[in-house]
Formats: sequence, structure tokens, C-alpha cells
Amino acid sequence: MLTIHHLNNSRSQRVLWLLEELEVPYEIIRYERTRNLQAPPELKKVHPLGKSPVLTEDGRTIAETGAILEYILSRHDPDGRMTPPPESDDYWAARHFLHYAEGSAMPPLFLMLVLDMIPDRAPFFAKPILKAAMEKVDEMLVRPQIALHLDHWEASIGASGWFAGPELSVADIMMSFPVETAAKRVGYEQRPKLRDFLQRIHDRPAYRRGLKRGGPYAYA
Ligand SMILES: N[C@@H](CCC(=O)N[C@@H](CS)C(=O)NCC(=O)O)C(=O)O
Repeated sequence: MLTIHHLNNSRSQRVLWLLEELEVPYEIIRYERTRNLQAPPELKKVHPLGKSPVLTEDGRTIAETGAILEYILSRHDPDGRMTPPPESDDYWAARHFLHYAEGSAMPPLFLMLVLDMIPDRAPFFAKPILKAAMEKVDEMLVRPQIALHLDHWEASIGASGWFAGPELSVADIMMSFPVETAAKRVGYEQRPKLRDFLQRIHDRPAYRRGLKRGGPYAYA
């Protein structure tokens, strides 16, 4: 049986969504975040990094969302329903987003979260100085980078409303996590295609089924 090692309120939600779209049977082993939001130590018994998602099937263990999605497509999507036609422009756009979502889109969003947390965790006398310093770094370095990425996303969503081609593909599933994260931390006032994208993915029955099985999710 295909098993997803699922951390509550996490990126792992994307994997459940893909499995629901493809109607592949799977089981979930749940892990709850600790008080400091880390994964619990049991997850290190499944994979040495101890991060979620992890997929196990037939004695094989795969970590890293992009690799997991590729594995699912290769083993469980024989008709290629979630991938644009091989070698088409849409196919290469989908591959771009499959790598880009975690490789380039998430790091500045994560940095923004860390900068936010630093003053809160500092001794009280250092808080005002750290807050001012972090705000400066955020303004000079992080926000312009995030704006650059958000512009790329808004421009990449085609007339179809999807990231790679006329229909929902693995690119949309992979991009959903950065798009959800930026919606919370930055917002899409000036970005109607991204607002619409979020609404449409939240309305999909398979997305909702994944959410029901995965448990509460801060983003939907
Ligand atoms: N790039 C990895 C990131 C994995 C990752 O950091 N997962 C988070 C969940 S959103 C996690 O396990 N955090 C808990 C921890 O780092 O202890 C992927 O996409 O699988």
C-alpha cells in the first residue's frame, strides 16, 4: 500500500491532493508538529531528514515533494493525466514549476517567516533593535525578491487559469504551496489571476477530499 507520512498543516497536503486527483488508494500515517512547530523525532525513523512529506511503497522510501510527485506520476498515472504532452512547451513549463516551487519560490518566503520570528524570540531589551533591523532586511532584500516571484507567477498563469497548459497539471499542485503561503504573508490585492487560482483549487472536490483526510490546514 502506498503510504504518506503526513505532518499536520504542511506541504504534505499537496501529495494528498495529487493522489485524490488520480484516485490512487493510499494510507496516511500522521505526525503532529511539536510546540516549536518542528516535526516529531519519530519521522527520522522513516527518513533521516525527519521532514514531511515522505512516501513509502513496496519497500521504497522517497522524500522531497517534487520527487514524490514525480514518483506518483511515473507509477500511478499511466495515461499522463497530470502532465502536459511530452516535449511540448507546456511540458517544460510544468517541469520548471516542479523544480522551481521548492528550489526558488519557497526560500524567500521562509526567510520572511524567520525574520518575523527573530525579534519575538530575543531577550526583551534587544527586541526593538532587532525588530528595526529585521524590518530593514525585509524591506531591502526579501520583499523585492518576493515581488519578483509573485510577478512571475501572475504572468505565468495562462488564459486557462493554470500554470502549464489548458488543464490542471502537476505544476499547479506543486505551486499551490508557495501560492498559499504568499497569500497569507503578502496577499494578492494586485494579482487577480493568483486570487482566482486559489479560489478554483479550493473548490476542487479532490483538493477538498485531500484536506479532509490530511486534517486542518492553515491555508485553505
Ligand atoms: N523541500 C522539502 C521541504 C520539507 C519540509 O521542510 N517540510 C516541513 C513541513 S512543511 C517539515 O517537515 N517541517 C518540520 C521540520 O522541519 O521539523 C519538500 O518539499 O519536501
